[in-house]
Amino acid sequence: MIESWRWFGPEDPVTLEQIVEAGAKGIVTALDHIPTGEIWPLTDIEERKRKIESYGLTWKVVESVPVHTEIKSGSGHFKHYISNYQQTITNLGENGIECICYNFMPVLDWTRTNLKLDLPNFSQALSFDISEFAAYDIFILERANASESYPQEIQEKAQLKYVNMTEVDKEKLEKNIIAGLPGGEGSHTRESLRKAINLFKNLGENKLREHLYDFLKRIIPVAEKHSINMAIHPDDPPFGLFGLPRVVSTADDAEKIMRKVPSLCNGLTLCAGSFGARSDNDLISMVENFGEKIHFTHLRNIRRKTDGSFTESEHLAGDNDMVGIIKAILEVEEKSGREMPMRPDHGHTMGEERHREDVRPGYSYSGRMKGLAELRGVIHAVKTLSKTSQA
Ligand code: DNO
Repeated sequence: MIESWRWFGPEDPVTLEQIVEAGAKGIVTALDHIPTGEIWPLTDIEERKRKIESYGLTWKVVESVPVHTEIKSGSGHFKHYISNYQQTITNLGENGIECICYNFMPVLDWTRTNLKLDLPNFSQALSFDISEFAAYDIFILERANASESYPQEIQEKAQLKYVNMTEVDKEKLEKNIIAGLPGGEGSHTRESLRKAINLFKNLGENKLREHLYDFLKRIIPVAEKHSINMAIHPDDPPFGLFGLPRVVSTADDAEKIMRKVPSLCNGLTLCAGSFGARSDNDLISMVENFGEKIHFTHLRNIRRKTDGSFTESEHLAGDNDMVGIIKAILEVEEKSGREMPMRPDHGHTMGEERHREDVRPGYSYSGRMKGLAELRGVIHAVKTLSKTSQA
C-alpha cells in the first residue's frame, strides 16, 4: 500500500516536512482555492506538484474534484460544468495524476453533529448522533414535514434534546452540521441550506442516480484517455439526510454504479469509516468483490449504535475489522500487481493540538500520525506472516 496523507495545501497547519516525518510517501490533495465547477488551471496544478515533489513526496491522488450541485441536480448549467470537469481531468492527467476521488452527495458533503466529543483517554473525536441531527432538522431548521423522516423514537429523543439545549448549544450544533468540514464543499447558512434542499426536494432517488450515471458516461471516456481512475467516495453518513436521497451508501449502490458504466476507470474509494457506519455493508466482501475497482482507500474506524449514530474510534479499535480489511486489500494488491494508495482517515485530536484553534476537525497531526503508525504495524505484520506461511 502507498502510505499517503491528506494535505490541504499551503494553508494547512500541517507542513510537508511533518508529513515526511510521519513516514507517508504520497500526498492526497486538491486545489481548494478553485471554486467548484471551474477548470483547474494547468499552472496551479503544476505549482502544487512542484511543491510536493520538492519534499521527495509524490502526488498521484486528488481528493476531491468536487462535482457542482447543478450536475447533481441536473439543473441550470450542468452541461457546462460537466465539460469543465472533463477539462480538469485532462489537465490533471497531463500532470501524472492517477486517481480522482469525488462524491455525489446532495447538499452536504460529510457531516457530523459533534466535532469535539471528549473521550475517556482525554482525546477528542468526531461523532454523529441521529437524534441531535433530527433536533436540528425538525426544530431549528424547521424543514417542512421533517419529522416524517425519522422513526417515532428518534423524534421523541430529538425533542428531549432540543428542549434541553441552550442557545449556545443550538448555534454550535448548527455550525457543526452546516458550516462545512475540511475538504468539503464550503459552508452553508440556514438560508442557503434551505435553498439547496429545495433544489433536490422533488428529485427522488432514481433521478439522482440518473444524473450520476449521465455524469459518468461523459467523464469516464476522458478519464480512460488519460489513464485516470475515478474513485467515487461513499456518502458520509451513508443514508439520506434532510429527506433527500443518497445513492452511494451501500455495496449494492456501488455495484450498480460500476455496472452502469463498465470500465476499470469507474471505481471506488473504499472509505471504511463511511461504508462501515452501516452494519449491512460487509467491508471485507466489498474488497474481495470490487477488487481492482477499488482505486483508493480511507482507513478509519467507528463505533456504531443501532440507530445510525456513530463515533469515530481509534483506527484498530472500532466495529470495522481493520486487520481483515487490510488483509483483503493486500490480497487484491498481490493479484493485481498494483499498489493501493491509502490514507489514515481522520484521527483524534490529542495532546497540545486539543488547545489549538487551527486544527481541522478530524485532521490533526498527532491523531493521524498515531493512526498511520498503527495501520503500518498491521500491514507489516500481515505481510510478514503471509511470507512466513508461504515459506
Ligand atoms: C472526510 C472526507 C471527505 C471526502 C469527500 C470526497 O474526511 O472523506 O471530505 O474527501 O467527501 O469527495
